[in-house]
Amino acid sequence: TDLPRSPPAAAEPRHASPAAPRRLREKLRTAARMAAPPAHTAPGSRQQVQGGERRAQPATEESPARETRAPFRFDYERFRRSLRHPVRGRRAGEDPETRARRMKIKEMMKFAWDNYRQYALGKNELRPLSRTGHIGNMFGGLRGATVVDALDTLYIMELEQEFQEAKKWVEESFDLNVNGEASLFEVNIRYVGGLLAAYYLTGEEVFRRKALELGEKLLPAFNTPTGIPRGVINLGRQETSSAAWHGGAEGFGMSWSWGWASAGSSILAEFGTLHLEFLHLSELSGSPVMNIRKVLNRVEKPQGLYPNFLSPVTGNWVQHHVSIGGLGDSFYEYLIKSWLMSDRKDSEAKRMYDEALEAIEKHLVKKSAGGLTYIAEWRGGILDHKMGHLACFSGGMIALGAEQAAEERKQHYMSLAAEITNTCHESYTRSDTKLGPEAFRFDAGSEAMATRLSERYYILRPEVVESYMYLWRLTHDPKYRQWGWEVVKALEKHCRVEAGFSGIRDVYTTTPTHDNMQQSFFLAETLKYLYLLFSEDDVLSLHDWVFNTEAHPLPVNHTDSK
Ligand code: DMJ
Repeated sequence: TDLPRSPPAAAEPRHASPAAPRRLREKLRTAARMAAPPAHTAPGSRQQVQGGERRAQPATEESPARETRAPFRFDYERFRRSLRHPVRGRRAGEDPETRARRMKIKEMMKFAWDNYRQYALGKNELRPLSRTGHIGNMFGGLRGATVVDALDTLYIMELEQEFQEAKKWVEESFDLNVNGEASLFEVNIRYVGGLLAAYYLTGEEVFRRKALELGEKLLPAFNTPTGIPRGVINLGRQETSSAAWHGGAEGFGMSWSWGWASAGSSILAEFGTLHLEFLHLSELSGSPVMNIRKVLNRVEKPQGLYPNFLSPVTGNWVQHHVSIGGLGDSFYEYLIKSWLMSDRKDSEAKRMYDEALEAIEKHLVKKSAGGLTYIAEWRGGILDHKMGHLACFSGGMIALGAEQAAEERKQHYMSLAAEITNTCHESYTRSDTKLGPEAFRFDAGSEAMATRLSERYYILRPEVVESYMYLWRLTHDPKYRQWGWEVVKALEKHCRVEAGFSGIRDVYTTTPTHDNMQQSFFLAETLKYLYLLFSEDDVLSLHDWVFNTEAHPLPVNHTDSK
């Protein structure tokens, strides 16, 4: 999602965790401790995750999660045997040009990492012009966002030494005992997602242990009347403060909503983007995320659409703004990916995805005068003919979902996915830099171009190359590799500076100024998707993995594996 980076401090504390889910926390803590030595377990462990999730009720003081089984232990060796393909593929049958292009992208990753390590290790992002680190206010005192976001990309690209540097930092310097206000969404997708992926790829217990510890710290956000979490969580040392659990003055573990979000509401793309990660923590957490779907199924949806703001107190919509871009985006993504990650068992997620996409197509998908298909935004029934860069992930999502659609709809959805991806490509080709703006419009004679000064920037975002990667894997149409290579060249020309990569302030000038920020998602997503675009299909195969919204691969639960 695309969230204003306003300081959480400006938000009003609205809700203190009323009742400590103590048993639940104990389970997570026990499991985190047990994660230290190599774990071996009885067959069926991953199925237990699914089973636990289905059974689980949100735990409260009144109805605590019951500890009826031995603490969960994950059989890593068994999990690796269940994969259909080696995680880095077999390197079979590739042509020299594709290999050379992939190596170029690997070099870009090494350059981005080396500069971060040299000038900003331990900070959240690199400022490549000033050669300093940036901390920001999204992660509540957590540090090393770029390290955790980069781990799996370094591993997949076989940057062994760099991966070891990153791992060492996590082992020795990644401190979870911090006290600050964090975005639940951002911490979940970047840190929890990054740690889980690093664990699944490598089997290194340090990543699992840290993911569990962090998961525990996020739980108070779910203590709302509906179970819909609020957007901001205080990561303070909850275990030291009994008062805090009852709304005490110290404020540890309290959660509240973004000050700027409408009337204390929670945001669709935030509370709707937890399921994949929490499913992997669910045997240990009692799966509070399950309540989210119950509320969404109950509440009436205008024209079948999901507005972006919901009250975590009443479970009702607060405003009728619908968008497949910022504030809505990854909610839809996580529905189809939940279905895929469950090995096509989670039919509730599939139904919700199908119905949502149908409503989106009916009310929001439009064709411009020049024949470009786009997805508009909706404000209380009125269309805003604008598409954000963030909305460009939807080409890939719809292509991924097309394979899962009823026979007669498959081709239709593949065409829709290709048309949207083509429109996003147009937003790149119509700029002087060949990089796309933050938002582009289809009104007042404009076609796929930004019309406002404030929407002309590019901050190294991944969504367009993400769609190229999916469309390539699903169609093998060479144009997607060609388009991806255009992006590589543009990044090199306009975003590469002496000490890293930087976003630019205006894509419509050949001499853009830089924003002095190497976003962590550039390493997690943009470079990873580009690398996969020039890799064989068995590298992080779509049969074995789903990518969370920060491109961290989480495994499909192959229920048929022995
Ligand atoms: C990333 O953090 C994720 O992709 C998120 O879903 C949206 N915003 C950025 C990238 O643009």
